[in-house]
Amino acid sequence: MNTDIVKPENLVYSRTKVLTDATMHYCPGCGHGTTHRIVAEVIEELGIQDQTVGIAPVGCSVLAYNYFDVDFQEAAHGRAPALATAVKRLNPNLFVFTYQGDGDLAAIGTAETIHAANRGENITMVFVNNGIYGMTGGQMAPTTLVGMKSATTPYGRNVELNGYPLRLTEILATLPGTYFVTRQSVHTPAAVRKAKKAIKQAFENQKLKKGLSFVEIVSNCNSGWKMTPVQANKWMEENMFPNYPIGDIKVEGKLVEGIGLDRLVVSSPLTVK
Ligand SMILES: Cc1ncc(C[n+]2csc(CCOP(=O)(O)OP(=O)(O)O)c2C)c(N)n1
Ligand SMILES: [Mg+2]
Repeated sequence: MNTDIVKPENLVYSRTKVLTDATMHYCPGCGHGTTHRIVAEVIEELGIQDQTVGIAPVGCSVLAYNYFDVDFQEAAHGRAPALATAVKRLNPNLFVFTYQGDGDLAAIGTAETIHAANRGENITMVFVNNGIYGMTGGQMAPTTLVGMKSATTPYGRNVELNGYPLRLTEILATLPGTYFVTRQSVHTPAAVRKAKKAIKQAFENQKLKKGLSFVEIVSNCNSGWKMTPVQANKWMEENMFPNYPIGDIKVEGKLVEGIGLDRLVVSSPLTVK
């Protein structure tokens, strides 16, 4: 072993103490693991480990409470924002964050999500959008792209039969209760840095009692998409990003200039069938 690499002056990275030692069950290349890491790093950097409560969802991240070394509550399907509302209102000095996938947040829990945002609950919501119900076998989610194959749309999502992809993040940005709404990804080092900055901003807003901060992370689900991690990231860039554009949507309570209603109504065709 080269002992140089363990000298303190050579240390460039160490695992945050806000993650437990449990080995994550996520597939290699999936965005959940990286998203967990940056949420945990933000909690450590803000020094709020013993004041933070996470709310875990159903879906691949159902076991989030095993991976974060902070207090956690497990919510019933889709109900994380409702549970977060209760935890935050009873303990306003705690930092409360939800962590959900697209099936959980944008299908099963649509009502809880919209109403928590519309009430302007002072919480942080992290939303991992991988375009399908990953954990249960890759069924179509509201976020599944037009033409995208899933376990329940084997010939691709058909608008006549299945409707259009739902951009819940844009919808939430139109509600007066949201203060910060952004869409990020974690598939490159630069993207990870930006996503972490957004998550930090979301927690800082909570400290300032600004209302709801919402961070969508567009992720691949390479197992569910039946691709290698590298293929899945390429497919994500070519197909998910045109439909789910990366960047801030609402900052300090105001829609970012140039974010028009076309964001809500235009659907980009798949480039790769
Ligand atoms: C057969 C079956 N139907 C429904 C459920 C309930 N359920 C648990 S996880 C899940 C999907 C969650 O998908 P998503 O929120 O997108 O999270 P992901 O796994 O993709 O991260 C559903 C519907 C279940 N466990 N089993
Ligand atoms: Mg999903």
